[in-house]
Amino acid sequence: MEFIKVTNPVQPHIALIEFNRPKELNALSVPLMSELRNALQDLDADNEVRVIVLTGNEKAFAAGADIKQMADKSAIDMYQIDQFATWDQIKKTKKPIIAAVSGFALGGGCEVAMLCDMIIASETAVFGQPEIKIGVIPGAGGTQRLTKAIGKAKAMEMVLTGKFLSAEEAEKHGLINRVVPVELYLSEAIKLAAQIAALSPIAVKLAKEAVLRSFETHLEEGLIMERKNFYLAFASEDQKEGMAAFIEKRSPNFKGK
Ligand code: CO8
Repeated sequence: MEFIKVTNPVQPHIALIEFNRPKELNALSVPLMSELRNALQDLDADNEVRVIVLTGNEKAFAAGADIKQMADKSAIDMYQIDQFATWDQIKKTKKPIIAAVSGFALGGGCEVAMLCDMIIASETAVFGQPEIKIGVIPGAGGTQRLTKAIGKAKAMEMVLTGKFLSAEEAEKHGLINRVVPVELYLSEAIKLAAQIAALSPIAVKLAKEAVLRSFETHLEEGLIMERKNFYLAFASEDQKEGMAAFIEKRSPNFKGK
């Protein structure tokens, strides 16, 4: 594994996965997400593992999908690569996944955290869907899961303006389980994992499946539409301009084409 680190066990029956692209703020490249998918498949099949904790580092959980890898792609490239299909393994994992988030959880990073079953955040965590600022929209569940979690008004503001939510606000609006001091976010997530790992693994899986069912019954159609629209944004000049401006460290000049 080059882009993630897996510690199994980190404590009895608990596996830890850490994103490991610190220089890129854990930008979620295609190879990183393939490694994550493989690790989750292995841990889900490992009878000794009962709960998985997913984390980044103190500065960044993950600052989004890798903009540099996507910047030149056409809508058809995006549709054919369908990179987000590998992301589906997170929601297919039967064992609980707890996200331990510190620093940036933006774009795809926020979406990965929301794909997990619970989120423990450090007081420095910020959550956001800033895709609009680079000429696209969330593509891995942001428009659907964020709206279900925090309600239409707040989600609309975040998705349409790119505004970030602090950890404290995220807790207030029900996006996350709790906020703890930065030095405790990982140990707190592992503590929660240990509580669940002490219970019946079968009942835990069944309970997780049932809770997700109530949450996702009407989600699938929204997700399909969201993914198509995300790929479609790559047909616009604004996407090329927005991503090029990010890479060249300048302000974008959007023209609406
Ligand atoms: N992709 C690629 N590289 C990135 C990303 C990213 N998302 N985020 C940061 N980096 C890189 C920077 O380019 C920089 O690299 P370099 O040193 O080579 O210039 C390095 O990480 C450090 O970043 P900064 O210098 O920008 O650090 P700052 O502390 O100044 O700023 C920010 C931190 C605010 C997080 C800033 O980096 C930022 O705005 N990043 C982009 C955030 C963003 O727009 N995320 C959304 C990306 S699009 C997306 O996620 C679509 C999701 C759809 C999922 C679809 C799945 C199918």
